[in-house]
Amino acid sequence: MKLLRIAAMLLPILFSAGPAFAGPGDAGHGHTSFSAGEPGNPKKPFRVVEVTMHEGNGKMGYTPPNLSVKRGEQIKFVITNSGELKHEFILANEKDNLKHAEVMKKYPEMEHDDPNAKNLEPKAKSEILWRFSKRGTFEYACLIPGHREAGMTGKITVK
Ligand SMILES: [Cu+2]
Repeated sequence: MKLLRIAAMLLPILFSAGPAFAGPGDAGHGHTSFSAGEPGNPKKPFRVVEVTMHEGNGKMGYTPPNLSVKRGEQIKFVITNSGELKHEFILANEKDNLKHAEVMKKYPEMEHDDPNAKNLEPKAKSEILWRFSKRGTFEYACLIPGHREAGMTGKITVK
């Protein structure tokens, strides 16, 4: 928990440190807005999508590896880590996730517990309720160094 608090304090600093991380209107890690939509409203209808994280044979990934969503739809991701390693689920557009991955190379111990991001210990379960308010292509990815590269991304298409 202490680590989390440190990370939370560090992040705004990291993201305001250089032009690479904080363009005007780009929320970066400030979480005032999210690239993939917005946190869901539990009082409104949602569709449940079960996501499993796994690794083996030098590969890592999510099941399902892609998802199609209607604009405005709410999805409750019920996420299970069925692997032997810690993994994360970070919902954003690819650009934001790639930027974030660069930061995580420097701070691999970064923890996430945000409306759009969860860290899961092996065998752990978590949930994210999300409203896909924007059209476009988004992804869920694990930004622990090496994991995205090994295949830990899932593509979301919002039409
Ligand atoms: Cu991972």
